Amino acid sequence: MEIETATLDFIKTIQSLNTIVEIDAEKSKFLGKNGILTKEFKKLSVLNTEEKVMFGKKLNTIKNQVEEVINNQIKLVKKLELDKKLKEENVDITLPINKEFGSLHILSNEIRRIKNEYKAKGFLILDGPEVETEFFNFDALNIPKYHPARQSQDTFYIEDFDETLLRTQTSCVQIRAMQEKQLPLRMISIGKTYRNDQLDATHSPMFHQIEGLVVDNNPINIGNLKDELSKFVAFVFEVDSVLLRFRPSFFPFTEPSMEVDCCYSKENGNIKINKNGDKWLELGGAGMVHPNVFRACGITTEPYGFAFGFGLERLVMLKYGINDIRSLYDTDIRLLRHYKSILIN
Ligand code: FA5
Repeated sequence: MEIETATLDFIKTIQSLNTIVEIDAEKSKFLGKNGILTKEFKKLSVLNTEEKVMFGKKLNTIKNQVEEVINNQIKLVKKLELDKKLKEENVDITLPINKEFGSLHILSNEIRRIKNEYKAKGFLILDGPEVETEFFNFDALNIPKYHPARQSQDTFYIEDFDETLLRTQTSCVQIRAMQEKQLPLRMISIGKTYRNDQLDATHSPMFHQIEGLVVDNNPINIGNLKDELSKFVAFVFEVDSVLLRFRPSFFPFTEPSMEVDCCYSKENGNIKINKNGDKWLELGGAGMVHPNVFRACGITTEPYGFAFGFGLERLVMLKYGINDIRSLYDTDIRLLRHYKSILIN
């Protein structure tokens, strides 16, 4: 049979097939190792150059043509199969849906609230790596080797990697920010921190910190810091104002340094942020940035700056009256359900 006739027959057959398996089987009869067209290609070797060019061109045209027909038929068959499947597996869109939607965890919700608020206030929202070097976590923060402050934050070191650790505080993001950004600088960073602390009602080996930093070549004083802290805590607790207590303290990277407590009361077992309360809860540390920290970041203009670092879990526990930090992590769906309705996402 002439190749042209065989081609026409082949095309007709392909176009009559309804399954991919059949198409594949038929395809190999024409294009396979011993297929009709392949045998024609083998004849090229005995032809002279001129005939070879002519016949070769003809065979390639046929090959392209049948390949196109095969591909089109495959597409058609697949479409028909899908249409059939969609018809058979009809989805009843009138069926009622499962009405229980998920919600953010209260920690995630608080992180989003704070980030949105401070972004709107013009602060940069920055992140830093959780696996840090000693330089960013300690050295640049004016905590030299063998300084007792290194022991106060019991550190997880990464085995086999020199001077590498899980960051114990978000203060390392201060250093990265001051190295990279121009002054004036206002930034917030929220992230996970790690300490080799025993898990109990108020301590977890992994917890979140919120770091704030403001640096300017124009004067900034401790009054500005207290003002910012009061606004920050009132915002977190969603109250008009709060009463904070500032206790002198020591952090190598701030001078002077202070510990910040918030006044609250307990009514019928419920915690209430209350300026007239009789209890105080420690939220974190703060102070004016130490000149050595500016120097470690390569800043020579002797600017002014304040920084603060609060534990997020402690804030959230106080806000929602949660007594045990472990309930924030033990993946009990009832916690999400309980707080779902009061969260502002
Ligand atoms: C710091 O980590 C300083 N970097 C804070 C700071 C920043 C001071 C900027 C000055 C300027 P401290 O070790 O006190 O400080 O930790 C801060 C807060 O983290 C604590 O007050 C507490 O709220 C929280 N925190 C500390 N350890 C844990 C823990 N194991 N579990 C839960 N929260 C913790």
